[in-house]
Amino acid sequence: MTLFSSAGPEWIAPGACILRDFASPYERLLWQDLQAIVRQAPWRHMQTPGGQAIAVSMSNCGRLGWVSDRGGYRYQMEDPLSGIPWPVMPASFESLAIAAAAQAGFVQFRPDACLLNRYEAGTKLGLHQDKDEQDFSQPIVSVSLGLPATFLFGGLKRSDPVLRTELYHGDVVVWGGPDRLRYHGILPLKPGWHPLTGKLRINLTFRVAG
Ligand code: MD3
Ligand code: FE
Repeated sequence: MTLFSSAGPEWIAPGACILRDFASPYERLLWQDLQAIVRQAPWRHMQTPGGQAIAVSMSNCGRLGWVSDRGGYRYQMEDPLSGIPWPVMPASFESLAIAAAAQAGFVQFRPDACLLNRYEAGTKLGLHQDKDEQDFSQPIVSVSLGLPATFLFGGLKRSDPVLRTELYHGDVVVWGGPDRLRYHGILPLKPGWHPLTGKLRINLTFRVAG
């Protein structure tokens, strides 16, 4: 028994907790399964409804995938690039997300969507809310792989103060309850090299979308 045990959730808000290194034991399997997904549904820069390219490249797996184009933001069953269903969510992804949510108290969480985000040096994600899902009582689970990033954690209004916390390889975060609709974003990725992902940061976000 160690005094400074790192086990267990680190609560950064009443409904938001970081499970440090929770995904690290599965990194090889996650990476292998991710490669298979992006062979079927390649990384792409989606367009905002206003016609700007989104800096983060994205793909999806699971029954529903998040898409953005001139028609708006939505979840849909088909990859718009191929017209066929998104790749099936691998058991490795699904079981990790379910186990993490349960650690945070969301024992009923069964994601139907997983958005894959790919960051290169300099890529940022502006402050936004995730509100394209049907049921905000369901949490979002995020898994960080590869290079570290500075996560911005705001409030329920865009103008609220923003906290910063670093997310490292293997960290899993569960966002639920009162924190589900907080504004959040990622500062520009610092260049670097990670043994698993090379010059990239990858984030997986698991959602109950439909
Ligand atoms: C807090 N992704 O995909 S994950 C996103 O690292 C997104 O790629 C970021 O924001 C990334 O929408 C951040 C952490 C995260 C995800 C969803 C949240 C934090 C959240 C929803 C509500 C509050
Ligand atoms: Fe988000």
